[in-house]
Amino acid sequence: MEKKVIFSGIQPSGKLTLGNYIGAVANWVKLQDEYDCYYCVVDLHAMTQYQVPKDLRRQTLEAMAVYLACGLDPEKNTLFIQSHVPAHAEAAWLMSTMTYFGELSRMTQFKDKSSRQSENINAGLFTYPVLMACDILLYQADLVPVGSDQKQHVEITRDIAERFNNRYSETFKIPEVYIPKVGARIMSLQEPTKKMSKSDENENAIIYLLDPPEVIKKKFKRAVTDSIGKVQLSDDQPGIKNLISIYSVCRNMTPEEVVEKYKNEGYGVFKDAVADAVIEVLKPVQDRFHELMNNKAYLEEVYKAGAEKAERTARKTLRKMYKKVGFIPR
Ligand code: AQP
Repeated sequence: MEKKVIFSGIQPSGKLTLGNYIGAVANWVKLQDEYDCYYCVVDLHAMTQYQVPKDLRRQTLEAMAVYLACGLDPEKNTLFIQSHVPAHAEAAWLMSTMTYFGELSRMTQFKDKSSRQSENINAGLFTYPVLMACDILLYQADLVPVGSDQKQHVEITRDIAERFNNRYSETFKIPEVYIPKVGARIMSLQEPTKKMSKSDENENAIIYLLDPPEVIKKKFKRAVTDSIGKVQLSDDQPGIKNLISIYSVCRNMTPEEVVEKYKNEGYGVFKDAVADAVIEVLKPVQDRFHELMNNKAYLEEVYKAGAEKAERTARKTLRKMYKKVGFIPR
């Protein structure tokens, strides 16, 4: 029986965070045996924020190394860089003619990001969901594993795909979003009502995957909590709730089990325990990451082979799209 297809990606718009790990890559690893997975470093998307060219190059390579370091096997998954497969950008133009200004205007990520980067509200930021839709649709993906912030983008992908299918006949599979039960939205350590984001200016708000243990300890010690002083699951305690989610994912426990274990402890003890759990999970990832970054030839081998394989699948879908809309084949 053919395996179902998965597509997902991360922008190399900065150093990857614990949010990217828990909300995305850690789940991808669990899916690699059961599904035919395409995991991409989405550098075209990263251009919606200004990137220093040499940093973008390094971050793209680092993201690829993180994928491998977290345990994604290049024999089982197709690991590639988005700009290496031009079909993404080509399909995005066509699909942008079938996506409406009104629906793109409703995207919360566009609203959030345009308020954060008011000096650079570029057209790419606005049409970002169209490119993301094409990333997914070109591979005929069944499932898209993402953090909850991306749910709306998968919904618009479904709408665009259905519109194309209705207008030109069945072409795309309609993908489903796949959101983890715990850890779908890791929050900022400084403003726990906001998502942990790699472009946050406050470094104390973010745990980077490559932060050394002492930095991780310090950031958790400074994490904003509340004056209630009880480890429990309450919407009035977003900081503690976030720490509970992080601990529960790292220790493979339910949030309720975590509360049971720490309900009689102070915040200091709990924060130390969360830091230790995160350090333990990240240690092997960090060791492997450093090895990989010293072996650029291997990284190149992986992303080139990935691009070739991705290109074949993506081209096939793009050819079908072009034919259906009435373009003359070359
Ligand atoms: N805080 C988070 N909690 C859970 N999941 C998260 N993801 C990102 N942040 C969290 C998931 O990681 C995947 C890749 O996200 P992305 O980097 O492509 O885009 P993003 O969501 O815009 O991430 P950032 O960190 O906020 O990037 P910047 O700051 O550059 O905009 C997605 O599956 C996402 O859900």
